[in-house]
Amino acid sequence: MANELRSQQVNEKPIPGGKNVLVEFEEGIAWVTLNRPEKRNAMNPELNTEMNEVLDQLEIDKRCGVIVLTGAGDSFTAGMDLKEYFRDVENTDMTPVEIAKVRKTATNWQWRKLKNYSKPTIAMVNGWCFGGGFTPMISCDLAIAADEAKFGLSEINWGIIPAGNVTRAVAAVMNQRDALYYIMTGEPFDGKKAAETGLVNESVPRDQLRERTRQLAKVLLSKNPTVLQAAKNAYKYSRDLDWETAEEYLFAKQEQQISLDPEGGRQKGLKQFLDDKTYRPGLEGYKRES
Ligand code: ACO
Ligand code: V55
Repeated sequence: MANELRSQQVNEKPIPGGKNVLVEFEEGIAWVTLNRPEKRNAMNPELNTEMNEVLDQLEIDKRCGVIVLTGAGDSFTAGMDLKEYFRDVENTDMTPVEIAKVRKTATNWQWRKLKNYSKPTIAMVNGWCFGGGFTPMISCDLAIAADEAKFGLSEINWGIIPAGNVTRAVAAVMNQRDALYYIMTGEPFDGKKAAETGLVNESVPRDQLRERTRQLAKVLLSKNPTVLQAAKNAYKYSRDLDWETAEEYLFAKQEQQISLDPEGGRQKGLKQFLDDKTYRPGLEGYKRES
């Protein structure tokens, strides 16, 4: 009994988050929920600090193989907290350095940590997604929205440009016409439109959202995690490189991935196809257990 208790204490890490962010584990999926529903999950400085900690913890937590980022209630996130993140911060005697730190704490998790995160990430856009909410949503590898979700680059509606790297993130996924249309008009649009413009992968009726997301998460969990990590980051880095450098980088990345892979995936994949003839890689993955 004492031993059992002790091993529980040693093995079971505490669950990260708690106040503004809820983390739940389910068979390899870490559901990360922005949890200020009474404020439509607007991101205040405290939530941003908590999200940095949650992402740091989940990166080294074996219970997490994939992250799903979503929001509590009817909102994904209403963007930055206009009171606590903007007005309150500007109305104090904080120094410019202290204010900059509040800003960086937001962008650190919203794109610096998320964009090249070592585990796969899915944004599950259940409802409102405005302004600053675009950055973490776009920084997730994949995104699925409810048809009924409402998106908007609402900055223009209250008097700022989309900063905090919202504009840069939008430019990474939307074409120029759509990006400028929504930046300049602030017009809200639904999940179907978001899928049409490439802002999210797909949209489904709200009552199917969680199940579809779970299904996608399970596909990612079935893949070799070392290869998956290298593959997603190779995409994100090579996009911003010229072709010559990208080719060099990708060959090097591939060697790194093969030598790091504890599963020896490449050897298995080749053997099962070329020698055993037990699967066809064009149609499915190799058997990881054998
Ligand atoms: N910042 C601070 N508080 C917010 C925010 C926000 N971004 N969004 C909602 N809230 C608060 C409201 O002030 C209200 O608080 P209260 O109950 O203490 O008065 C509560 O959340 C509920 O808001 P309602 O407007 O009553 O909720 P409703 O469901 O009718 O509308 C909606 C939701 C459409 C999201 C609306 O709240 C809204 O337009 N929010 C602002 C969206 C926005 O433009 N965000 C900023 C983007 S720009 C950026 O992020 C830099
Ligand atoms: C935005 C977000 C910010 C910011 C300024 O337009 C503007 C969104 C993430 O922080 O500091």
